[in-house]
Formats: sequence, C-alpha cells, structure tokens
Amino acid sequence: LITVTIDGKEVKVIPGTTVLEAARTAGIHIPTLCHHDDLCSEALYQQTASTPHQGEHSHQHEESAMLSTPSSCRICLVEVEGLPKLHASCALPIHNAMTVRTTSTAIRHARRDILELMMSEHYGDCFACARNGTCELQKLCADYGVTSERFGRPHEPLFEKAEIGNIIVRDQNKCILCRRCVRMCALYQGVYALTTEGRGDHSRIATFMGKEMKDATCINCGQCINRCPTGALTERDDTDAVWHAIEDPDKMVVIQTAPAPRAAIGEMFGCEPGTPLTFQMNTALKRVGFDKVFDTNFSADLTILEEGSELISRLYKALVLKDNTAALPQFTSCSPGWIKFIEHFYPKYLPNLSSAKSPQQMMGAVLKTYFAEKNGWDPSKIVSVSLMPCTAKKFEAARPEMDASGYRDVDYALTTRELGRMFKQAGIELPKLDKTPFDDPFGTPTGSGVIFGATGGVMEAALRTVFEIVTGEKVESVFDHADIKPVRGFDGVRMAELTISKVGPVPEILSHLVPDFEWLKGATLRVGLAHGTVNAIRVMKDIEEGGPLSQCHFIEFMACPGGCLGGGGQPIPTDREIRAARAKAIYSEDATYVVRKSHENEDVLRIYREFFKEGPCSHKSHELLHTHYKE
Ligand code: HC1
Repeated sequence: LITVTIDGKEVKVIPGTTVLEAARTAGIHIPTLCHHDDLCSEALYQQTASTPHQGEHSHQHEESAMLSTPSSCRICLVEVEGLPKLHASCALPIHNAMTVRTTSTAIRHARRDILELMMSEHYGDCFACARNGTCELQKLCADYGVTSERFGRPHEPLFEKAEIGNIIVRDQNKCILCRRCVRMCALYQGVYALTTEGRGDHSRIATFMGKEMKDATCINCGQCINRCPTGALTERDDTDAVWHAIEDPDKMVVIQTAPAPRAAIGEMFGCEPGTPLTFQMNTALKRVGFDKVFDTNFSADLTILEEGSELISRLYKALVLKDNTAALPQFTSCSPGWIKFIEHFYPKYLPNLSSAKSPQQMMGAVLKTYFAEKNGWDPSKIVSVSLMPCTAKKFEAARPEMDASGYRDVDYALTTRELGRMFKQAGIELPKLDKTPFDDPFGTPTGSGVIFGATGGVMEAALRTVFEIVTGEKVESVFDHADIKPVRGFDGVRMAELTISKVGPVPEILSHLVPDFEWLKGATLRVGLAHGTVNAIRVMKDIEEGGPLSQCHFIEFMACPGGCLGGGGQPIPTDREIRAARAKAIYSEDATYVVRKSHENEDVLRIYREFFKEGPCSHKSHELLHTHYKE
C-alpha cells in the first residue's frame, strides 16, 4: 500500500489508484463532470464479475480501468507537491507517496474558467430542462459563482434541435462531451450505439452514420440518460398526454405501478435511497386523478404462471418427446431492452425467448378484457398507463404486436422520473401522504411479484413456483434452498443448479400440459442470470461456444445493471450503492408478504377459472398473454 496525503489527511491505497478515487476513500469530495461512480474501475470490475468465467477477470479489469478514466472535463484539477501545474485527479495514478491539495485559489479559478467556457457553449432554458435541480453542471456553476460575463451564452442553438418524439431524446446543445454516455453504452451495455466523433473543437457525441436514436442500434435502456450530468439525454416526456387523459371526462384512466419505482421515487422527494413509498404513491395517484391503481406485481405473478408453465412444456418437449424445436435454454422476456438487444445482435436465438409477455403488457391485456367485461367498462374508453423504472417500456408498449385484445395493452408508459414530476406539478409532498391500498381485483400480489424488480428476482420467483409445483417441496425464498441462493446478488453472470430428487402429482391447472412429472425425477435443473447487456454478450458467447451456460434450461436476462431497480427511468443519480439500497427495500417488502409464491395467488387463479377457463399456456391465454418476436 502507498500512503498519500490529501488535504492533510493520510490515506493508504493500492498502487495505481487514482488521486480522485483515493480522495473519495478519504471522504474528500473532488468535483468532476466526467467521472461517475458506476464508471470507476472497481465498479466495472464488479459489474463483469461472474461465477462461471473467472478466467476473464484480469483482462476485463485492465480494459475497465483504461476506459474508466476519460479525463475530459478537467474539473477535478488538484495540486501535487513537487509537480508543476494542476493535474486532473481522475487521470493521476498513485505510484509513490504524494501530497495533494484539492482546494486553492488557483484550483478554484481554473475550475471556474472551465465552467464558464462550458456555459459559453451551453444552450437551453435551465428552468424548463428535465434536469433542473439534478443537473451537475448547474450545481457546479452555482457552487463556483459562474456568470456569463466573460464568455457570454449562446442565444440560439448551436446544433440541430433535440430529436423530440424518440424514446431517447438527445440535445447536443446541452452536451458537455464528458463521454459518460459513450462509456456506459459500451462498458455496461456492450451496445456501442453512441460514440465520439471528430477531434478538438469538432468533437461531438454521435451515433453510427449520424442516425437518430430510433434508427440506431440503441436498445432504449436509458442507461446513458442516467449517467448524463446535464439534460443532453432525456426520455420522451409523456406526462402532458397523461394529464390530458386524466382531465378527459370520457376516459377511465388506470395506472399500474411496477416493483422498482416504489423503492426509488422517494429519492426525488428527499428520502434516502431504498425508502419504499408504495402505498403513499397510491394516495398520490388517486389525488392526481387516476381512476384505479393496480399493482404490476400482480401481473408478475401471472407472468410466472405462464412463463413457468412454458418452461415445463419446453422441458417435456425436449426431454420426453425428444423434439429439438424446444429451444432450450428458455430466455426470460420481460426486459424490453434485452428483447431489442437480442433482436439486433442475436436474432437466431429469438425462438429461445419465452413467448410470455411482460407483466406490464399482461396487466394491460387483462385490464381491457377481463376487467372491462367484469365491470362493464368500455375498453375503448380505458386509458392504460404504467409506471415503470424503464425507458424501454415506452418502446415495448408501442410495439405493434401488443394489441391482441383489439386495443393497446398499454397506452402510456411513464418513467419514475416523469411521475415524480407530475406529483411535483400537483404540489404533492409524497413522503407526507397517508397510505392507500391498491384496487381490486389486481391489487393483491405475492412476494414473488415484488422481487421481479431486482436482478435474479424473476428467476427466484419462477423457481419458487416451478420447483414447488414439480417436487411438492415448500420453497418460500432462496434461503430455504441452498442451491437456489446463487440467483441473488450482483455478480454480472450467475448460475445455479437444482437437483429434482422427488416429484409430486401434476396440479389440475397444468394437467393439459403434461401427464406427470416422473420424467423429471433425478434431473438437474440448471439456470443462469445476467444483468447489464454486456453480461448478456458473455452469456451468449458462452452458449455459442458450448460452455457451461449452454447447458442451462432457463436464463434470466435483465438489460439494466441491477435489474429494473437500476432502470434508465429511475431517479438520478443511480449508482452501485443506490442500487443496493433499492434491492434491500425490494427484498424486505417480499419478506412482509404472507403469500410469497405466484401459484398461490388466489386472485390470479380466479382469472384462470373465470376468464381463461383452462390453465396457463392454454388457447385463450396464449392469444392475450403471449407474443412472438420475429427477426
Ligand atoms: Fe421491471 Fe417487470 S420487473 S420488467 O424489471 O417484469 O421496467 O420494476 O415492471 O413488465 O413486474 C421494469 C420493474 C417491471 C414488467 C414486472
């Protein structure tokens, strides 16, 4: 270890640690606009950690370290004793003992000069910007007393207008070329939709051939938005359309809320990350005018019944009928960023995707059919809104195939940030509100629905149901079964194996799919998980090379780091520690449920009895709750 003295404080670090990282370790904050905690080498190393690929680590660690220090904003300048000039602390590795100062008149002036130069090219109305209040540039300008006296401000746009209408909206007039978006897209997502073009004064963030985001190979995950320090990247704003629907007396406006936003929205109202405001949010939603508030966790239970039954059918087809069209491993299909990723990059594996729609879409489908019929509502007058942590859910909602009932399953998908803004526009102080329960009949989920919001949650929920149905053994959570435990956690790629040593009778609800479970006796069920699409690439490569993941029967893929709780529509900032706090809240909520397995959700089972008539994966449920993604 090397001892470095920063502002008089000694800190011991491993050689190669940057001064910026060392300062953070010592609790000293050095301002920066191009560094992000998610993009430091340690975070990248953790993100690409895995159980089956240990050999890759050293190479990945080096690559991560290289790409994590862009040193482009120069705000993090420091003085080092014995060295002339100021140095960018994010690009200054520690190899010998050194003494560093992070504050001096020279440093403050230099930082102010840089900020003034940035503002001289920054066009846009701060008050109307979606990032007003969370803009890192705005904050630093305030901290350093930046004015436009010396270098002025542009009075008209320097670049073409923002690409309004696209799900990911870019406004280069607000871009400070920090390259966080480029690095995020490459290092966490492996998508490379964004790149840097030109040199010096002509540098700009670009897409391949200058295409609009909607035409680029972007997967709409929104991770770039969540790393952008300014308003240069935002999501399409659908709040006005939702306000109009709410104010239309002819419409019934129904909202469903996903598992991940409830553990995060409080951050927009000054709460600590991981403060669940599920039921306060219901009160607020009613107050702003939604007619019904349903729980996406409920349709997550429905998804588990469909997706789990599909897995059993595929296994039967492959193992008993020896049908090689069974397309194993089955891949989860509820993350729309992942769906677009596989469509772009691995289309030959589309048959492996579960045909089950995501919980968002399933809720929309049963809302405009089962619910409308049962309650005498005209489906053409229902406006189906969803609250999602995800920008890609806007794309999923608009997919042409998502209207099997004759109506759009979901009309508008709002991000957590958009709903937070709506609450603020309505003068709502969310944490102070009373609690209101969800509405029936889609308001009582199980703990399995809740954990969908975290990486590994869909798999754990599926295993609780599939394992218990097949073996008859009780599984309330991963802690009941040591072999299921590895599905939880934040390693980028994970695997688990479960031996099915005994089998039970086939429950009535699945009797149309398989005659018995004898064929599974003694079998080992292998499952895999990946979050962040850079890890999906690693899994797909392994499958192509016939590695351990090719032996899996079921793999969960989540496009965003940490799963939905780290979604691109979540409050800003989102980083490793914040994701961990949100995950804790989600798992704590699961533990409060008396019923924690999807197949024990009585209201879900009622839909099968009253509406679908047969069990999961029957004709009618296929029509409404499943879809097929084509090349
Ligand atoms: Fe998700 Fe899902 S968990 S995809 O991560 O399957 O977005 O939260 O709503 O649909 O339930 C997102 C979250 C979400 C769906 C569910």
